[in-house]
Amino acid sequence: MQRIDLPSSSRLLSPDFTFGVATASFQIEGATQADGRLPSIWDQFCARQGHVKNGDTGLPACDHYNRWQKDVEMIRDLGVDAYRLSIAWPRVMTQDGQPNTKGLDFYKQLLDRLQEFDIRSFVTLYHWDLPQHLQDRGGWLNRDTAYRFQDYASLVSRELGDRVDTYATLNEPWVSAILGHEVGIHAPGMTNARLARQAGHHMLLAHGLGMQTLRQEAPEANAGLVLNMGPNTPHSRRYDDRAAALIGEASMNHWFLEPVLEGRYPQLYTRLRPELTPQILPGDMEIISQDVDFIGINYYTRGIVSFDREKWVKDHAAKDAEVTDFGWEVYPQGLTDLLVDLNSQYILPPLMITENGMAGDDHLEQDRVHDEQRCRYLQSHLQAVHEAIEQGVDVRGYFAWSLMDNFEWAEGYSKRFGMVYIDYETQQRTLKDSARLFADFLKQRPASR
Ligand code: GCO
Repeated sequence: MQRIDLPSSSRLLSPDFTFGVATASFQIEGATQADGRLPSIWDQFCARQGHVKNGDTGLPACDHYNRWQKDVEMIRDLGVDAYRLSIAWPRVMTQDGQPNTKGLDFYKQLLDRLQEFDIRSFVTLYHWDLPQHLQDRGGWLNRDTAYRFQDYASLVSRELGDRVDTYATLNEPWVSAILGHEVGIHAPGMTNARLARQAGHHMLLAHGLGMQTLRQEAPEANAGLVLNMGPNTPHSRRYDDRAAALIGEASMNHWFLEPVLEGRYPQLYTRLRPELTPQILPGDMEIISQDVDFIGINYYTRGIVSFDREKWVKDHAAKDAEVTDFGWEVYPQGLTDLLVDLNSQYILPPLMITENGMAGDDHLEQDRVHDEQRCRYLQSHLQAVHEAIEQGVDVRGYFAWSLMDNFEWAEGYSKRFGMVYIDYETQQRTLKDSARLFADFLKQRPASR
């Protein structure tokens, strides 16, 4: 098997660079009705026919709720420094805002075990599993949900105390706002472009209110948020295609970053599409733009775009490119380009790569999974992070998505992103070659750690 190769002087090999694996509650936990967990918008979405491939649901997922002890040992054996997980809001808070002790105990035990193993925890508060009772009152279209999120952040940070090293308020608000409210392929399945941006604004408000609370209740913890991003490459050198690339980036990459770092939405987009600009109340942008300790970047691929008269931006498939099982182009250079570009446009806090990985057509053969493409993907993307750091970007960590195969949203269990293979019938876990490669790499880092 190949080895991960980086220059010996690389910052990625320094003791203060964090390596981890990432998961999210709804994607791995299963046990959707255990111990008083309330329904979430994803339970509801899965139950509506035709929304999720093969009618898959949050059951069984990886049954992590019952198998967490072994899973944490598996994480330890990989040799990572940190584990990124998310808390299921509907597990830990009752409908009237009280703590659900049993749900909280699950996370307390898990986090205690991580601490025992000297693994730092990166906890995402919102990875898309909004309690359904809040959706019934308008969900993210209702401004009040941002305040309910603040209550939830307060409950979690008080209950979990110093077990958490780093909090992320939200994971990928672009995805939950746009795919959930404009494109309609994610919960809650709405299709209204203007309302999608309004939902996004309330998510940002939730982020800001959540930050205020975390600063008070968990002053020792780091806190920030996680955004999905990718560079947009113009389909041709034509002026209008290059303009489309800028518009695409404003509508996705900058739409959530600029408010947080600079307290305003990208003007390129608000001027072009004023009808989509959300309603902003006085004081909102101040709440949203508080200092964060880090920004998490989730990177999978780039976009290739051309100008379109109706939609402004039209996506194209990459020609003659290597793609993953999802059809996404493998384009590590895009990660370097993205990071360098952001660094030139903003005064950034430290960055973490909070997700990076790929779906593979993985098969279990004689207790092994030869995910050769994922091994190459890992190598080339770590190299891409290294190059961005060489060009001056302050990247402090890298989390592989994902620890194990799991529920891939609208794709159900059909797409496998894990470094560990899950047999959903037997719940057996098998390390893929990529997990072995990653573990070897982590163990060979200089001993000063
Ligand atoms: C994300 C998603 C993950 C997905 C992954 C692959 O944060 O993008 O949170 O949950 O599984 O991105 O699509």
